[in-house]
Amino acid sequence: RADAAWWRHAVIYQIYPRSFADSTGNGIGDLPGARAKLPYLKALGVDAVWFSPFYVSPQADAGYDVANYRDIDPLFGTLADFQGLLDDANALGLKVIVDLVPNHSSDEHPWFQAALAAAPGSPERARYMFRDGKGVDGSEPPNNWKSVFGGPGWTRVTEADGTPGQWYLHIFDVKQPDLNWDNPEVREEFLDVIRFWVKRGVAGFRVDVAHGLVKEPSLPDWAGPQELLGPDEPEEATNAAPMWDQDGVHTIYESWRALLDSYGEPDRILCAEAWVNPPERAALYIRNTEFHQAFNFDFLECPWRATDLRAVIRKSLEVCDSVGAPATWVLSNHDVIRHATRLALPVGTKRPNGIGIGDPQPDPVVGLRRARAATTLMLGLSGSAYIYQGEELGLPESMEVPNELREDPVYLRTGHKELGRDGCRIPLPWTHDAPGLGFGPSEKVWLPQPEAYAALAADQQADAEGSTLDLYTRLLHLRRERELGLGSLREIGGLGEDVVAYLNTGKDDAYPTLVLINLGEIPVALPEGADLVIASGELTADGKVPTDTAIWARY
Ligand code: TEU
Repeated sequence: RADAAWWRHAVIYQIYPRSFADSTGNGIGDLPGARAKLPYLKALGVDAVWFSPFYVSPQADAGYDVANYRDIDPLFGTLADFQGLLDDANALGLKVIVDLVPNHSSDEHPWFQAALAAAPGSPERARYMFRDGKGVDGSEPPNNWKSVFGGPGWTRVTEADGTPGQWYLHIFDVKQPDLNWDNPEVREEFLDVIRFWVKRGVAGFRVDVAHGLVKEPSLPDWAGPQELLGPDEPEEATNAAPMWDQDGVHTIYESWRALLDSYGEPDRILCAEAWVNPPERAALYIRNTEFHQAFNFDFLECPWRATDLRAVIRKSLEVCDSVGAPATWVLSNHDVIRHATRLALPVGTKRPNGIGIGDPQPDPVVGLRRARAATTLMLGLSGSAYIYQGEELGLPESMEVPNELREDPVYLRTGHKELGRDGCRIPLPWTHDAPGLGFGPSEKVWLPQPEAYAALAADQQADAEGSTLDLYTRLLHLRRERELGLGSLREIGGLGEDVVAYLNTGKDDAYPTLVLINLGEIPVALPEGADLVIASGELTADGKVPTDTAIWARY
């Protein structure tokens, strides 16, 4: 079957349901809204879509707090709506991947409600990470772990008799209690959740916080920073922290892979969201007995500097090759500053997860130019790639979210020290002159759209040659035609310090393509024999590639 290993070269589009398209007029995106936009995604040229969570949830972390893993939140629609969407997608040749959130459930999940009602030591409590406190009357938390979102990582419960009781661990929000993955019941439950969605026809799962499920059993204090997740992390191995990247996670994923493989072809895939250092340890997740893909966050976090870019790509290819997995490139998602803004921050601004208070306002012209170049580079590399809704429109991060409308728990839990991730989650602009920029049938939008979004609306870009939407569409179609996802890459040197270039062979050497990006000030000439196919921006009058521009050429 031709598409058996489709994930080795696929481009997958991330839909963040609440901000993609609204069908009801309540200002929040939903599944029927997304279904209506499938032809748009088909025309764009992606192979699959990944949906961030749409499950039943109190929405304390925008759906990453799941109260029922087997049903759709009424906010987004019904199981029938999902089935309709899936059928339409498949008819268009688009695969659908869903999000799996196994590290924690919502505190409103029936399991956690039962755990609260049950006694310490009960089987109900054993599904989560309950512990007695330390100090006088157990009034201090079991250890010093913090929450990734800020504040303490433990919360004390009140027992049935009204006395202060045990503590439960929540690596994220207080409404996201961590599950106990040493408990076979938890393991069985998630295997069954996977079966549930495979039966409905999904093509795979993006797995949330894949590096966090297993904790070091003694739950020792951790003196280092909690956030070994982003570029703020020290150059230390992630697994130095007792809550991340523990060896025990791998047996979980082996069991999931075996289950998925048992369904035969075409492959149903697992993609890991694992913020793991060093790359050699991240590669363990994509051995052929575990995940098919893992987001390459080193690429996402790479500073806009040729030496770094070259080193990151080289290392990624090396570790992926060592386990026979495709590289999985990504530049934006719902947790990080949109790359049309992030890439214009000064080199050394180590902040992928939301704009900080007092951060410099990045230049939008520089940002967009770099974003277009970065995407042109990314889609010219072999392997798979993920794109985040709205990046095909060149949307910048919104710097204009009023504080009182912010919903990201990061904003609250850091005592407003971090603004959080709302700025990359703005409802998409579909129509430049409609109320709410055509997000839905009313003027309502759950977060306001910045003024700059009107000119970037999809309808403005659809037939506009040279628009960012046009660039993405052409890149995706050329990538498919030239089979670049299946090619092999050879680094091309000698073009100058600030130039990063590869020869992508295309599948079976069919379409040798030069992929080149210039991060320096001085325009560079194409090498002898290179014939331009596409460029992220205009070339100079004498045909050179100017600063912050990428090209593909026949070679
Ligand atoms: O994110 C994992 C994660 O730890 C970070 O990306 C995190 O969002 C960031 O450091 C916060 O500053 C996943 C989801 O992608 C994210 O949206 C969820 O909030 C998180 O897990 C909890 O489920």
